[in-house]
Amino acid sequence: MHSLPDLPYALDALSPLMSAETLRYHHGKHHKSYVKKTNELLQGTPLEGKPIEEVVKAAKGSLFDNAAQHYNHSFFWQCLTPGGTAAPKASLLQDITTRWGSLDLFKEDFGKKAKGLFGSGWCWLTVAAGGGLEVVPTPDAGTPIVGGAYPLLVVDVWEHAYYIDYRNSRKGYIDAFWKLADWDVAERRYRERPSA
Ligand code: MN3
Repeated sequence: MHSLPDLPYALDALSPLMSAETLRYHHGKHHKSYVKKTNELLQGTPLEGKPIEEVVKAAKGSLFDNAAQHYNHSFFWQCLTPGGTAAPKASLLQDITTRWGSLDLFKEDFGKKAKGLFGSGWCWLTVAAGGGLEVVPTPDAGTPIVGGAYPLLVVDVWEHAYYIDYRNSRKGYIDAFWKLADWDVAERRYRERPSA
């Protein structure tokens, strides 16, 4: 059985940038329901009992949608921390600077792709399957692990992620995301990436 992970911070810890009300609905209702549906759809299938990554990579249709949303949200919660961490350090900062020119230029590219995604989805910083850093927007429940990429950071750009706090302003929400993003998580994952 898959289960809803606890948030790694209190419901009000990201407020006012991300309110307790948003987290109560986003984690306690939306994410919870993806977990419940994943478990229901897995019942009696060969993927029952497999780790979530394996389910996501093998599933199609509704099972993929719900399992990928569970995987994506579980990772998204880890990418946030009260007060944020202003910048990556060490090798990740160096490689972002080499690839984009500067951290600000990276954020500009990431923000543009996150804002430009039509409808619901996610925007990721990943290590591509062939190596190298990439910004990858994925529509709906899409997740880059399907293509073999390794996620370092993600922002949820479904409207349910920001409508309570920012109404229709995805831009305002993404600006806030940078004030909550946990680069320590991205940095640690970068160090631990499979090819490193
Ligand atoms: Mn969401």
